[in-house]
Amino acid sequence: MRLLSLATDRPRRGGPRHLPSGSSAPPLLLLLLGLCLGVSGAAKGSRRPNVVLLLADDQDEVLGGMTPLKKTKALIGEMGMTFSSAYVPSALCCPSRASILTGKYPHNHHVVNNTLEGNCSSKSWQKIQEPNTFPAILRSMCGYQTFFAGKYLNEYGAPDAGGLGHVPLGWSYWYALEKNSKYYNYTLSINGKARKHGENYSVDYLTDVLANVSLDFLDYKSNSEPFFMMISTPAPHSPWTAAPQYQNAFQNVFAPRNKNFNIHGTNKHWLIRQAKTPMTNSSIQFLDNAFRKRWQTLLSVDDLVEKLVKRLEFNGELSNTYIFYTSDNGYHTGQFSLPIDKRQLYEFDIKVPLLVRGPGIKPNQTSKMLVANIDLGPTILDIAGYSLNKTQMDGMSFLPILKGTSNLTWRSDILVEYQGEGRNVTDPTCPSLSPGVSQCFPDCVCEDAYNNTYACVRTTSELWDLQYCEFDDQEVFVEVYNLTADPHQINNIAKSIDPELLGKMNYRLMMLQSCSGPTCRTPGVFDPGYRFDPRLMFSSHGSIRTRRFSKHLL
Ligand SMILES: [Ca+2]
Repeated sequence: MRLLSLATDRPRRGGPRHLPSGSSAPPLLLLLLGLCLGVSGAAKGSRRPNVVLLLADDQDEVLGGMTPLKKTKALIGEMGMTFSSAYVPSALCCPSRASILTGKYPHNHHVVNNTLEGNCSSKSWQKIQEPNTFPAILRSMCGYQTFFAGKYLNEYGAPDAGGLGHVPLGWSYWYALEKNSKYYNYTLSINGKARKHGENYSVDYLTDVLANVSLDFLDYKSNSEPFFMMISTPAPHSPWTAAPQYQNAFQNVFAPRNKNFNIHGTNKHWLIRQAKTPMTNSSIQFLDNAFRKRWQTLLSVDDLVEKLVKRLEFNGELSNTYIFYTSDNGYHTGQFSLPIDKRQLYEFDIKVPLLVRGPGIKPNQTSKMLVANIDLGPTILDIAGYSLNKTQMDGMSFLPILKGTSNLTWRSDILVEYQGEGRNVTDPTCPSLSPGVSQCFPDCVCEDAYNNTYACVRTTSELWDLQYCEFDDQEVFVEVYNLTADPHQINNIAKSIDPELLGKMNYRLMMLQSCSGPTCRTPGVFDPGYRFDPRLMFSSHGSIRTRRFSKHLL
C-alpha cells in the first residue's frame, strides 16, 4: 500500500531518483560541507551517518508508556541504549517540540504554550527560530537531505502564520499535519500544498500514512547525501483513535494504581489541592478508558518502527543509521487525583522515553545520565560532525555517552519551566469555577491555570535525586522532593530541608532561568566545580524576575 507518493511521476526503484522537495539545494554547499567533517560522528573518509528521530505525542515513561512497544524496545532499545533519566523542560507539546528543534530552553526560544500568541508556530518563531533549528543546520551546513512527516507544532497551518503553504526553512521534504494530533479527517501540507484525508482506515489512518511516506522516502531519496528523518506520530495523544485491528487490545489493562494514584496532594500548589479526592467512579472509568486507548494507538507506532527498521536493513542502510525514539512530554492518569493531562512538574509529566541505536553504540545498555530534549539537536549535529560551539543551543551532545566514553564529565541538573494557560471567562460547564483556569474535564477538576507557572531545578547526581520548584502564584509556593526516599513525590520537604541548601537551589534556579548556551551547562549545586556567580544571572537577558519569597526564606 502506497498512500502518499513522493513524486507524481515517480521513477522505478533503481532508476534515476528525483524527488520534489520543499526547497532547492542551498548554494555553496560543497564549501559549507567542510564545516561538518572530521569530527566524532563523521570520521574522515567514511560515509556520514544517517539519523532518524521518532517522536511520539504525550507518551509517558513513568506509567509504563513503553510497555505496548515490544518491537520498538527490541529493535531500538535492546540494540542500543535506553535512558532512564530523560526529561523535557516543558511538559506541553509546542514548547517541548520547540526545545527539540532549537536545542534551547523555553526562555530562549520563547514558545511558552500551544497558541499563536504564545509563539507556537508564530511569524516570530518562523523568522527567528526556524532558520536556526538543527534540521536547518543539517541541511544548509552539512548537506543532509531532511525529511519531516507528522505533527509539527500545534498552530502549524494557521492562516495568520502563513497557512499550510509555509514550509519551514531547512526541510527538503515536508509532510506536516495541520494543527494538533488527529488520526482521521485531517489535512497535510505536502511541500506546501494542502491534501485532505478522510476516515477510511486503509488510506487515511495517520500513523500508517506516516509509515508509508517514510518508506517511500527511503526508497526514492538520493543516495549521494546522508539523510535526516523526523517522524512525529499523533499517538498516543487524544482523541486516542486506535486502528481497527487494535481496538480490542488491552481489555484487562487499567491505569496503574501506584502510590500517588487517587490521593490528595495536601502539601502541593493550589491547583493540585483543588482536585477532588477520591475521584468519582465516572472519572476513574474515563481515565482507565483513556489509558487503554492510548496503549492501543501505540501498537500502530510499534508497527511503524518495525517497518522502518526493516526497510533500512533491506536497503543496506541500517548499520550506518542512528535511530532515536522519544516523546514530547509525559502524561498522568489519576495521579494526585488529576484525571488526565500533562503540564505538571512531576516525574510522570516531565520524564519521557528515550531509546537510541546506531553505529558505535553497544547493544543492551541502559544509562542513568541526566539528558533532556534540548540535547537531541546538539547530539544529532555532533553525529553529523558539526560543532555545538557554532550554535546558540543550550543543550549538550550525549554522543559520548552513547559511545561509552570513559571519565566523562556530565551535568547534574536541568531546568524545567512552564507558563500556565487559563481562560479569561468562566467555563459554562463548570459555573462554580472562576476564570483563569483551563482543562477542567472531567468533574470540573482543572489541570491548568494562569498561575500554574513554575520553574524547577531537577538534579540527579551520585548522591542526590532532588527536585526544587518555585511557583509564580499568589503563594509563591515552593515544592521540593527527595526522589531517593520519595520517588512518587508525595512529601513536599520545602519546610524541613536545610535552609542553606534551599538558598543554593534558589540561586541555581534563577541562574538557569536566565542562562543561554554555555551558561546552561555550568556545574550544578552538588558538583565539585559549583560556584555562585551573580553575574551569570544577568548574562544575556538583562534582568530576572524578583523572587519575593527568597528574602524571608533565606
Ligand atoms: Ca504532546
